[in-house]
Amino acid sequence: MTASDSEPNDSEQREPMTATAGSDTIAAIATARGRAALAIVRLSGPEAVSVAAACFRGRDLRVVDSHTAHVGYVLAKDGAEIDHVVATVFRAPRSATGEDIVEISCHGGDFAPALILESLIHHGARLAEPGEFTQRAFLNGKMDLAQAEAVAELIHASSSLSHRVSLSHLQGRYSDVLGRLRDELLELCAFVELEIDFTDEDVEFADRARLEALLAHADDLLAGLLASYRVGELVRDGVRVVIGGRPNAGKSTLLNALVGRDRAIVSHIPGTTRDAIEADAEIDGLLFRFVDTAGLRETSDAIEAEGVRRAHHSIDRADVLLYVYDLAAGLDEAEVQFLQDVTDQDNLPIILIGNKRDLVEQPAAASLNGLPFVDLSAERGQRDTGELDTLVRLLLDTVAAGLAGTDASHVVTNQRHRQHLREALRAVRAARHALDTGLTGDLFTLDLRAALHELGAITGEITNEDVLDQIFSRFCIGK
Ligand SMILES: Nc1nc2c(ncn2[C@@H]2O[C@H](COP(=O)(O)OP(=O)(O)OP(=O)(O)O)[C@@H](O)[C@H]2O)c(=O)[nH]1
Ligand SMILES: [Mg+2]
Repeated sequence: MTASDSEPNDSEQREPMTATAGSDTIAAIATARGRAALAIVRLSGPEAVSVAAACFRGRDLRVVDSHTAHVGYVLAKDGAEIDHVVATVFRAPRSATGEDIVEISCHGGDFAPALILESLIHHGARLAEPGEFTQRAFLNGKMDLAQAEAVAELIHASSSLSHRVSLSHLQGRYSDVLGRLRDELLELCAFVELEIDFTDEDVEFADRARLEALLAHADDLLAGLLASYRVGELVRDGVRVVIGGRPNAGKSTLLNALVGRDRAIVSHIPGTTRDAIEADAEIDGLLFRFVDTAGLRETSDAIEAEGVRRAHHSIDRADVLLYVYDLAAGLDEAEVQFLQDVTDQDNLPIILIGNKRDLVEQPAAASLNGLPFVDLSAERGQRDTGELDTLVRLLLDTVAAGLAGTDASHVVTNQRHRQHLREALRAVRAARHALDTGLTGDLFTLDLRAALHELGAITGEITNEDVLDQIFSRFCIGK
């Protein structure tokens, strides 16, 4: 199997949705730059096979079967050998882009792929724009727009959960959910339009209860998809966990323990950390972005004061706050007030951490105001990760409650989609309102059509060039 062959819907063609794809032949290096055993240079377009054949010494690629691989040499424009390669030919329409494709697997590194690309361009190909291969796949009906966007998400996946979600989107499961909803709304439209047709003959309106049920279902589904966006953000960008507390509480020690390396400077001098320090760790498939901050206190030191200001700023943007205090010192009044304020105003999940457990005799007293609480020794946690188990479990419970068993096909990760889903939900609610007030008919159908339009914009049934340019320009070249 090659990369092209493994894309979804290889043999199954969707109807092309918009204008025709480009008619020239594009080429690009599809793999990352730098030293590697292998690299892939791709060509797609009507002349892909003849361009590749013109600089290939081996079988005549113009006469080989589709989906066959051939060993040979790629030659430079002066006939010099560039590299010993495998060229795989996919003929339209059974290819990833729906056009003729040739994939040349060559040796990696700085030279072979670049020289091969140069030779292909010399023989008539053009350098591909970012995302142009995927754009052609979309324009040729190989995938819908949501799937094409999932290609970029998959490439950028930063945790196994975001990988799972984007793969599910790429496989079209999310598109299927939207497709089913679309079918239901179409059925609704048909219902109502039938009623309009027959009003003169005084035909009783079809099946009102069924109409209501279908609309309620559409409402639920759209609202659920929208609600998943928050989860989608966590999946896509990771969970921002900010570590806050007084100077010397052991925040930097805890950061180092959580990420398993000496990321932040630890010292016995209060006020060591100034700038916010970030480090990532994947836990249970989810990306966590831990942020260590300057200890919170009043200070006359200008630099430290700026650090404290930044710490507050980080806390404002947190998904979860780990509030660390020294068990031997306990929480002071101002801290208790601070925690109360954050809980009241920001609705930010907080886990309270009593640190330096090794320095106190008695286990700490129970938590403050029902905040989840753990006592531990961050210092010991650096040597023995078991020390952090309770904290990690609490953290996962806090963030991942909604994620456990998350149906990857129902998670919205894309802001563009969210906008369209919001509009679709607004339209469905307007239709429900119309139905409640007995206003079925023309206006009602307009609302349903508006909802259909919004869903179509997500999968690309309805789109325009600007939107496409915006989407595909964010891709890397060669994809
Ligand atoms: N005994 C003991 N000492 C600890 C523990 N965790 C941290 N320390 C010590 O406490 C001191 C302060 O630790 P840091 O991690 O630098 O504290 P911080 O909260 O980042 O401090 P600032 O950056 O100044 O705000 C250091 O001397 C650490 O070695 C612990 O679990 N037990
Ligand atoms: Mg510190």
